[in-house]
Amino acid sequence: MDSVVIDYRKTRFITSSPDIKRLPDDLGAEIAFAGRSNSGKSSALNAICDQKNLAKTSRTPGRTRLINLFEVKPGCSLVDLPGYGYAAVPEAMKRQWQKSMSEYLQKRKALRGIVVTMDIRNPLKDHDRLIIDWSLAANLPALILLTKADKLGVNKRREAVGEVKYQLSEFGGDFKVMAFSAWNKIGIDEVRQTLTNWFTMFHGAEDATGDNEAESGFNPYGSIQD
Ligand SMILES: Nc1nc2c(ncn2[C@@H]2O[C@H](COP(=O)(O)OP(=O)(O)O)[C@@H](O)[C@H]2O)c(=O)[nH]1
Ligand SMILES: [Mg+2]
Repeated sequence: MDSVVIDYRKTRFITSSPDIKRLPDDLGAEIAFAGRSNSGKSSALNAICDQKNLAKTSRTPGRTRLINLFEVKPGCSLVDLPGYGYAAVPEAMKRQWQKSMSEYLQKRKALRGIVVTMDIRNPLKDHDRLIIDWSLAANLPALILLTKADKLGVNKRREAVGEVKYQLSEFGGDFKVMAFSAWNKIGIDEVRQTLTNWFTMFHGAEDATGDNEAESGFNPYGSIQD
């Protein structure tokens, strides 16, 4: 089977939405990015798309309250969800976040998978677990990026990945954990490969692979090895 190639460098900003309800029509394929404020989500998006300022990065946590939509190619979008876990956010807003996030993950038909960014030195905080829980409940594959992996040596990195995998084994479900660095470009090709697999999973015929992947025991993580 020929592998499908998507050029993530062509990704462009489409629109911002103040909430889930005002997103564009629920069509095509979407992959959502979620993560605590300051976990390196915007930097990850920029690195994956090889652009400096596609998603805004900031040293001030908690700034990104909007949902930002980016189009990789017609019918394939990346969705930058609002960061969470910022201490100064009032309780009512946290509850609102939980409600709209779980609704989005459960109801959005276009959603093919979710990428969760967590600082490799501080992974699996409460909201991270919630997001992963909801994704698996909604039958969505999840890719966990342990970001800022450049902060750790190779052995510590591997340990951190193993520990998170172990912690998540209780969840069952379809997820992948990997070390990632936007700065040192660790894991970029593997992430792109996973995103491409998710985007093309239900579009096998249309995207010129010729195979009906959904019916052939298709592995959503493609060629990525543990
Ligand atoms: N060492 C290191 N720092 C990073 C990396 N990615 C992001 N950061 C830093 O982490 C902070 C938050 O990054 P940002 O992408 O804005 O996080 P977001 O709030 O989750 O979108 C910034 O100060 C970034 O410079 C990385 O790969 N390595
Ligand atoms: Mg951000």
